[in-house]
Amino acid sequence: MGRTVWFPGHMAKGKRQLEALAANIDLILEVRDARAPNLSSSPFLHIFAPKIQIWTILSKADLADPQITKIWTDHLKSKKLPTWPLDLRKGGLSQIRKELKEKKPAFRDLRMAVVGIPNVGKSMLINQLVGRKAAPVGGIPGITKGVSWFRGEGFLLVDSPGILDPHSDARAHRIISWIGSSRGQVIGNWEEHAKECISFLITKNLWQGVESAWGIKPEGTPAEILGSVGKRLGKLLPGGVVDVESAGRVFIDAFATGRLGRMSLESPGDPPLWESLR
Ligand SMILES: Nc1nc2c(ncn2[C@@H]2O[C@H](COP(=O)(O)OP(=O)(O)OP(=O)(O)O)[C@@H](O)[C@H]2O)c(=O)[nH]1
Ligand SMILES: [Mg+2]
Repeated sequence: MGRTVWFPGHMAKGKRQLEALAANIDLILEVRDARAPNLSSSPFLHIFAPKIQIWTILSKADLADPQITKIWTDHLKSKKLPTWPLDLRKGGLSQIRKELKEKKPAFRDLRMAVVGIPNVGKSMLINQLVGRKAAPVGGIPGITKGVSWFRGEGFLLVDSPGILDPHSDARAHRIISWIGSSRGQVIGNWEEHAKECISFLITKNLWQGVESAWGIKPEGTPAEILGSVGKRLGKLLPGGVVDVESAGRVFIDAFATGRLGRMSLESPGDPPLWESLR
């Protein structure tokens, strides 16, 4: 059997590095994906002091259903987690900056750690807060490989690698790969991920975006629907057979980057998302 978890060495190292500096941190900025705020929560917040303040950034809010994001924001705020839904590519951080200024200790900079699972926008948040392209950003998970400090006006920020929980359910890891936060090719293959995602979207009534983007109806088995995707996108092998691996990769990438429309995968109080997979 193949691997069910992507947990490369830089994640274990990043976790050790965060543990080593945890005592010096005043505030955590936890970045979660607005499309699945529970699934994408950071598994390692317990390494920080139990009473440390955590602010939640719901990144990629431009890819989520705005009504459900509003429900998440109210829900997290009701749990005393200041929460900011954002499209980090656009900015919109003036209110956060203002509130951070109020948090600055009198005689030194405010020290913050930006944490979260891979590819949720931690480094992009840092660049927005410091006002320049300081931390490397990229579209595949695993860009940041170690911790580094960045200085802003009155604060210091530590960027950290995206870290996953190697012990969480294998199904959770698969859904995390659909939103671009794990390496789908390491924990399975694109054909299987796409078929599972297709079945999930149809069951959850989230197919509309796919139909609008590619004109494909939710009819037939997931394998047949993936075949239609392949034909629609011209992912064909010699002889006209659909290249299902390539079609699957494009399907998941389109889903992860929002080309199939705005979608929220979970709402507060839902059972764990992966329970709906076999
Ligand atoms: N649409 C959209 N894309 C975003 C947003 N925030 C980040 N991205 C994109 O998400 C990708 C990952 O951004 P990074 O800042 O590198 O993410 P990270 O959490 O630092 O990733 P790792 O270092 O790999 O853990 C990039 O392609 C960004 O352009 C957002 O709010 N909306
Ligand atoms: Mg990064």
